[in-house]
Amino acid sequence: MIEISRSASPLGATVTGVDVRVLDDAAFATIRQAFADHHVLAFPDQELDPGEQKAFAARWGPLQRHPYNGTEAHPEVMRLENLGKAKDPNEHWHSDMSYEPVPPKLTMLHALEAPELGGETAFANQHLAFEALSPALQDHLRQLRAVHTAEGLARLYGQDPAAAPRAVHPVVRVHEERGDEALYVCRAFTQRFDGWRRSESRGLLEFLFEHSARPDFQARHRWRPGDLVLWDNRSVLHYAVHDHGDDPRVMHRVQVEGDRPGRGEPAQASA
Ligand SMILES: O=C(O)CCC(=O)C(=O)O
Ligand SMILES: [Fe+2]
Repeated sequence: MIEISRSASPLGATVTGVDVRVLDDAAFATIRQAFADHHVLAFPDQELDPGEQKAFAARWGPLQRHPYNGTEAHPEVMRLENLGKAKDPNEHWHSDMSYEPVPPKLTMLHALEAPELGGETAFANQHLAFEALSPALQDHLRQLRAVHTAEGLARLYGQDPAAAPRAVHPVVRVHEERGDEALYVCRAFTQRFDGWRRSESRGLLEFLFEHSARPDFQARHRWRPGDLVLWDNRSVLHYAVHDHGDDPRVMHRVQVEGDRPGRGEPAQASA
């Protein structure tokens, strides 16, 4: 019997009593609703090979390949391993691939190995972050768009930052299914407001980066082998906390294509 239990106040729920390989349509509809309500879903004790993980992911939409690290047999499945703290590409607040014009709506990790302690993933609810701002600042931010780039990642991977992908998105996006607004900027990828200089953008962006990761918007997932966790990149930021030294941590990662981030009206051409 499928059971959904909230796991933290700002976001997150645990789904038990299901095997995601064999979900009927009614159970999947329940899970979809829980995902819209809680933004992050954890399914403990899932036994999944990469093909089965892809099959579950495909129920949410078309799979989106990541430019880095697909496995040979399954190019849509990325294997995440412990590369050490200095080389961890995910130890910063971000929404996946927001530097693309059409970023993935959701990402799912399946834990093959997890540290005894540490290596948690932190999430921050960006609907709450937006709601907590003053109405005057909310109104101002609704008018703004921001430039997101993968320059930092390109540097980490020893590639030319000038050739890194970039995209312009609304600073406040309307969630396609929920219909409410979420803040959509992140320290990892957001460079400046569209039409503003970097020096002009810095102060307000810095405030938003701090605000968006306030402790009362956050919850963390502590991994056990077999956990399958999905997060909604339209609703939350996430941060892979690297505090587990050299302890092995291995995940299979799949992401699902989303829509172009919008304000709930037809998308405008990007500047
Ligand atoms: O390994 C994690 O906890 C999260 C990694 C991450 O940021 C991602 O897979 O998009
Ligand atoms: Fe990520």
